[in-house]
Amino acid sequence: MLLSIMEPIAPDNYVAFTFFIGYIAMLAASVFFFIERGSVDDKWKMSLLVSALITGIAAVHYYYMRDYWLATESSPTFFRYVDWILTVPLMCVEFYLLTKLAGAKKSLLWKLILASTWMLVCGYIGEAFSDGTTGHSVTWGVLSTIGYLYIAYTVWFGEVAQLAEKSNSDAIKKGVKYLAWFVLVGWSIYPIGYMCMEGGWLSSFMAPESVDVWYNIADAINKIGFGLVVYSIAIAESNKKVA
Ligand SMILES: *C/C=C(C)/C=C/C=C(C)/C=C/C1=C(C)CCCC1(C)C
Repeated sequence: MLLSIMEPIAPDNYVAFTFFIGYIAMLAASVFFFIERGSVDDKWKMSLLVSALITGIAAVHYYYMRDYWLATESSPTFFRYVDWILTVPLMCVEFYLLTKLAGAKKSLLWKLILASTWMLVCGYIGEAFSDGTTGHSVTWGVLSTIGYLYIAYTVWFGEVAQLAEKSNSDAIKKGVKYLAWFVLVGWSIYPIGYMCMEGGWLSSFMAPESVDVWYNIADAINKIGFGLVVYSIAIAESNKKVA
């Protein structure tokens, strides 16, 4: 049976603790982004709503994943990937909304969503159907990485970068650059977690439970950080008009 939020966490259960902190941080960020919609121009409200949805969806999953971890001491792989399959496409929507102001087409959004779905489905097969061998882990990890590289390429050099370059807004240029750094550095923490699983390349010097610690750190950086970048651009642009 799954436990409630009132179940105490043993002080040495640091994995459960990172789930708990993750939950609180996502919840707080969600409330913040939602309320701050009132401080920005209309054309930025949707971006802030999407940021609030990303952290809100994550908060619900973290609440559940913490209980799952406490009850089973095993990785909540299924709920982790349900969370990602909802929130990563929403991060693609953030890129689209930013570059839409510079003329992005819907097809760009679909290409990013398709690539992220590929990346996550391969990662899920790698983890959920692991037979503990390095072969399985590496094969699906490499296939997943193709989707990741496609997204990274698109935001650094491809359509997203080109649209940002063409726009005459410094805020969009700067914002896309920041988000591109998140994809390159922040998102690259996930494969580290993945490689800690049994059979993974890092499994000989990292415990299997570090998978969740890496994922929890990465989620906090990427989901909240991504949202804060969008928020600061929106605030800067909205204030400019008033001044
Ligand atoms: C909010 C959640 C986010 C931003 C999740 C991002 C997840 C990834 C970038 C995962 C990438 C993976 C690889 C590139 C290879 C190994 C398997 C994955 C799925 C961990």
